[in-house]
Amino acid sequence: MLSGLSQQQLVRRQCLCGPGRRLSREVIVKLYGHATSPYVRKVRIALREKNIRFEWIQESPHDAGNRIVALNPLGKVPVLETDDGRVLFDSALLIEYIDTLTPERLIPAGPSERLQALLWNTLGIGVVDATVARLLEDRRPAAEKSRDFIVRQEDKIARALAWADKADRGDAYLVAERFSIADLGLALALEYIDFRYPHDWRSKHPRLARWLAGISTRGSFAETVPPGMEKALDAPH
Ligand SMILES: N[C@@H](CCC(=O)N[C@@H](CS)C(=O)NCC(=O)O)C(=O)O
Repeated sequence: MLSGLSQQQLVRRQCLCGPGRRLSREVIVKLYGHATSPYVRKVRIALREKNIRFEWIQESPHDAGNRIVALNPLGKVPVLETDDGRVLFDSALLIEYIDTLTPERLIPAGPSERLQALLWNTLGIGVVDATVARLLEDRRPAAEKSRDFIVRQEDKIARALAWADKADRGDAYLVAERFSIADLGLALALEYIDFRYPHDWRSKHPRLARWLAGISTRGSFAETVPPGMEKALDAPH
């Protein structure tokens, strides 16, 4: 614990400053991971939404001499180090932890809203996982890649978008008329599709496209666009 303050007190003091500004000595969490990882971006968005300052250590598990493997036996980012030295990994767990640090919750407390929001988030995670799997397969040498595997991932993504378009939900926010993990998880996934699997899903799902346009204007999304993604998001939609 820093300076004898409780973690809640520290977070409260640091909420006054955004993560884009210079870090003071009172950094309470360290985030490890590279900018183009959708899982890392998701945690950055959550930290920004909660106004929690953090030190960002931009390392990839693929960098020579990186510290990720020593911190996470699974060798994946994001990894988060708390102010009392605990090391946590996996974006879902990190967001659950981050959400406990300030009172305004990304994960709704009421059982029904919580379940609804977590289901949307789970859909978003699945879309990101399928988009990453498709990308990695597509990057394999032509003779080694499986077209069947790629099509299976694309089918998952197409079904998920159709599900999201049809499901009962709010127009501006998916659950309970306020921004939550539901909006974070799905909007992150849709922007990642535009980045790594660009195709015209909007003409099929205009309502979903309108909802995403609203969420994308939030500071947390605009300020965490990774290098290279700007072009995809600026493309005519
Ligand atoms: N379920 C994990 C997935 C994390 C993940 O796959 N991260 C990728 C970067 S996009 C990674 O570190 N890959 C390195 C590897 O799998 O060796 C999470 O949500 O954090």
